[in-house]
Amino acid sequence: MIMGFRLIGDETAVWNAAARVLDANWTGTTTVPSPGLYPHQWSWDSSFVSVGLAHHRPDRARIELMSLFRGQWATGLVPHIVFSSSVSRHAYFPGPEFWRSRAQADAPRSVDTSCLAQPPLQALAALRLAQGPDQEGSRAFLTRLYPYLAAQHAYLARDRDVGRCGLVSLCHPWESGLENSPAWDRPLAAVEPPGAPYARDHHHRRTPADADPDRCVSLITAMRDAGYRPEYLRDDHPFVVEDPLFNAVFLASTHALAELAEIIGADPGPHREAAERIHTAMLERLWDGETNCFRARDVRSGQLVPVATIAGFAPLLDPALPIAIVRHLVELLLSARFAGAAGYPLPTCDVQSAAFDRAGYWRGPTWVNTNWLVWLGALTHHLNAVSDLLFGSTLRLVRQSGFREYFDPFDGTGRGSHEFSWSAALVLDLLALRRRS
Ligand code: 9WN
Repeated sequence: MIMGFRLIGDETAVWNAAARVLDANWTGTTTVPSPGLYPHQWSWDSSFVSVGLAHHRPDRARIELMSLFRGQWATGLVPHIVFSSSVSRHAYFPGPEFWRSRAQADAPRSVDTSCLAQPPLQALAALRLAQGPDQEGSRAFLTRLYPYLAAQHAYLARDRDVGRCGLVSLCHPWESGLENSPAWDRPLAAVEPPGAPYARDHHHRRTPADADPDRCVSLITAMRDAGYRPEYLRDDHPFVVEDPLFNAVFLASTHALAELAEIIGADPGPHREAAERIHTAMLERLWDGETNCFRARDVRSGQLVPVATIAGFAPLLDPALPIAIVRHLVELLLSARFAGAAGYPLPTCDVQSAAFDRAGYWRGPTWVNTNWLVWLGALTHHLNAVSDLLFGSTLRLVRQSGFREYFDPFDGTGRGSHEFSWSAALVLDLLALRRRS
């Protein structure tokens, strides 16, 4: 379904190919990120997919979002994985028997979930549906969805502002969505390693691709044993990091939630106030005025992490970002540390950093979802040169290498899984929303 915009050149072929990926990965209630590698439902993947489905199959986008909220906890947590009961329990590690969500009083009884968050894109995705062609159908749907979104946002502000400074803290690298980013190297190295190494023969498939699986697994065990209580996270948990990407997405989704409230006749005021608080805290806590970029802050050490990564551009999603900061970000983005050095931008890490690795998971390659987030930020500030650059680069990547999970930033070689859902979904959104001349 292509409505209200014109595709040019071979864009129709790209559109149809992207739609075929989403159709093939649709299970009837959700779209798996990649059938072989990631056979369950991931929270931010599902949201990216819904953004694309809003243009292709809005009916499915609604089912996709609703099915994710089956996994919502009574606390409001939207877990980063909702496990499919029809998939072998060995298909993915760590599976349900590791998280043991059903042993937690606040977790749903009818479905197994993980116990971590992921960047909360759901309100943003829901707003895409509201802006689509079927406005009547989506208003009824949004009225149903709104209380779940409001509970999710309340949970993050109440239980996950571990540093008590107005930002959400990651309590695990996997909460970032950028599991193996060099931004986590230092805070993770400060975590006491487990006494015995994690039993690797339990890996029936693969662990999430992190640099330090032992520490990552032991962090979850510690959270699980403490019943995921906010007091434990605040007082004892060793990995507590405020991340610009997670918080910028939270801010953008908070603005989206205010718009959704207006659409359904609820009060947008509290969401606007929440957005203002996140905006202020992000500038106070994560802007590094000495090097002119946003960096993650390790709450336990109080230090900003040394490396500049793609996450530092996500605050462009903040419509109130001061113009001087916007200019610094554009300068860095176009410089030889990011787009200026890569034929296929945007690399996920500063290419001049010692941590940069052109093939390393989240340590250098270009990803469609991070390109899309920065593209959206560029649109927010009318940075046409940047949004056109990201549009062109992303389309070139998928034309050349297909809907791969990630790509070499210098030559565009595809890496990771094939027919990756969010790569397809977000290309649909790029094609549908790009600036028309
Ligand atoms: C752990 C599903 C997920 C994405 C993440 C990506 C990767 C998992 C893994 O896959 O993470 O959650 O096994 O490494 O890093 O962004 O949501 O596509």
